[in-house]
Amino acid sequence: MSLRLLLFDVDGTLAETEEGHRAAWNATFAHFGFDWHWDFNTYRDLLQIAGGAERLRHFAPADMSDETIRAMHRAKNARYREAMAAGEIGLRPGVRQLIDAARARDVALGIATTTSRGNVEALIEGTLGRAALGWFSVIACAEDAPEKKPDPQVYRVALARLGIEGADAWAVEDSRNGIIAAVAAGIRVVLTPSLYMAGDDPRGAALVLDDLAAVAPEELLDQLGAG
Ligand code: XBP
Ligand code: MG
Repeated sequence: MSLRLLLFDVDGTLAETEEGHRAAWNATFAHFGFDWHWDFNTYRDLLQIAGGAERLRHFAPADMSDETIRAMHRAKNARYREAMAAGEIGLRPGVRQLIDAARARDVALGIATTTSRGNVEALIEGTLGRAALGWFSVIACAEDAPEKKPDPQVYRVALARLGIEGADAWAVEDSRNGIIAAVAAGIRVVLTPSLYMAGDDPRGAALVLDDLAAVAPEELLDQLGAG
């Protein structure tokens, strides 16, 4: 049990992106002529459902077509990507430092997320720069794993692509669904609860930190078993 692979969740973990998703949804609702507005508490409840399109399906009237749901989700993502690429949301504390320290110690980096590849790329480009996409040995996202967290599919895909056992990996997660998904794939979890997930049940996480700046990156890598 060593640390060969550090897998990052995206939404809520790399950055507090959900405020960006929420703002983009509200602008999209207005654009499509709906007077809906998802406030913080409404969105927090809706976040129990993984996936933006699935979330809207749950909220929308039952007679709304799948085509309209898909069109609104696409429009939301277009707005969201513009905001992320413009650098409107920064990384959470300590994320950059841990990434740099892991690279320096030859720990492979990966991403395992419910969101789409385009959203991941926009966030990475807006925060770490385009070249940083090459720092990640695997980027597993919605297109690779239709079964969304808490299903472990996205974590299993990431491990399989690199031929690494769950026991040799750690995941950094922010949510209950994320913990369940990673643990079911045999991966230990560092939990850094996000704005929307504060107060959620942390059981199953091997380590809980307010954020990744709570422990010096070298010390954290030692704790996770980096060589
Ligand atoms: C994140 C999600 C996503 C985002 C929005 O889960 O559930 O649905 O809220 O992205 P996790 P999309 O952080 O556990 O991966 O609209 O692209 O789904
Ligand atoms: Mg998350």
